[in-house]
Amino acid sequence: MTGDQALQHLRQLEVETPSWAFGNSGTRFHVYPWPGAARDVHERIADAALVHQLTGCCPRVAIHVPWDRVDAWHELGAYAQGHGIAIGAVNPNLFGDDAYRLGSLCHPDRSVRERALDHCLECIDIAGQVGSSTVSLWLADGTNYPGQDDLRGRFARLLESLSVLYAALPQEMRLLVEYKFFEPAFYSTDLPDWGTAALVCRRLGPQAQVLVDTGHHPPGTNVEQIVALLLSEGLLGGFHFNNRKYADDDLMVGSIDPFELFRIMREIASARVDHATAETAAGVAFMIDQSHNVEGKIDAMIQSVVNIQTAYAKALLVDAERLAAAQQEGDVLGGHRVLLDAFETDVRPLLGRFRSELGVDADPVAAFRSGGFGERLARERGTAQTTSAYESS
Ligand code: RM4
Ligand code: MN
Ligand code: MN
Repeated sequence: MTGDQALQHLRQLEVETPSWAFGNSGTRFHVYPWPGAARDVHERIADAALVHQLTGCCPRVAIHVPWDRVDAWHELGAYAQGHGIAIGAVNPNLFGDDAYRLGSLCHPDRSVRERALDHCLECIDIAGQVGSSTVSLWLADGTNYPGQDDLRGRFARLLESLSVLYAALPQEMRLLVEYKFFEPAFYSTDLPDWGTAALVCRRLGPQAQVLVDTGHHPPGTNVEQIVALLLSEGLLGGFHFNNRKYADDDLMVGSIDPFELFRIMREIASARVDHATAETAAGVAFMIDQSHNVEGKIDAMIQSVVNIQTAYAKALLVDAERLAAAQQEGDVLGGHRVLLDAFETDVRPLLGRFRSELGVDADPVAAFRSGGFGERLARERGTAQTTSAYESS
């Protein structure tokens, strides 16, 4: 693909940022307060809008309920609009309630399942009110010990609960089903992997698709192959991008393994120009889900956005014809070198052109850092103290 063609595709790449990454966060050991970090949902939305202003490609912010709860939801949608962005995925919170000790949608007690379901139904309603067409579900459900609960029983409850949820979706709304192989449960997790998530989505119907959080796999997993399979089956709904070294580390996107990010974006780029997968690929939501424990919030978010664009630009430059020819001839090294050629290309000039077209700085992280934004926010908001769940216990 030529540089000009790549620009066309880059224009279509929109990244959604998560409200929860703009406030203070930490490990269960300690939360280090960051001067100027957002203290409430309005500040979180304002920060997401600033990321959009500086990058030109982040027009939506995902919210978590109840973390972002307000009394008048439609007003929150209007508030976001007033800041030049929209509210994206609505994430029900099925892990932050004492009632969920043994699970939420899979809990053995029907009344707890109903409580969890009511919350999900409320989130569908909230999505409608804020003008969003996506409900994104992650369950912390699972068990810690063999014998704690019946595994088939839990799967049956999962399907039963999700069917009720699915039936309540308005026609234009999608349900994204996120999996994670462990944590907080350490023996069994009810949605542990892409296969289970895909199977559940198949059972539910076309409005349910899988969400791949890049940090939710056992070490060594070939994430791009999962992406390829889900694209082939029309089941890839979106990403939660972040990076990991060990487990669900929620580090900045592409910070540990930029080559993996490139390989994932390569699957997206090739699926977008293949008739069989173009529609699914066009519908994929590129969301970030990360947590800034020791770094600033906004510039770290911008860095992640830039890393996604960089990986995508490189992926777009893969010479698809040369690659197909090498694969056909069985030229193993030749095929691999086609990928390396693209990966090693310096795409900063191309992205610089793209950003000047958008009217944003060629280096949006530097623009944030030298623009006095952080200092202004620190002055206006001060330093909010936040305690981790571990410390407060
Ligand atoms: C989970 C998962 C979800 C996120 C929560 C806070 O590990 O990644 O997407 O909403 O963390
Ligand atoms: Mn996630
Ligand atoms: Mn996670």
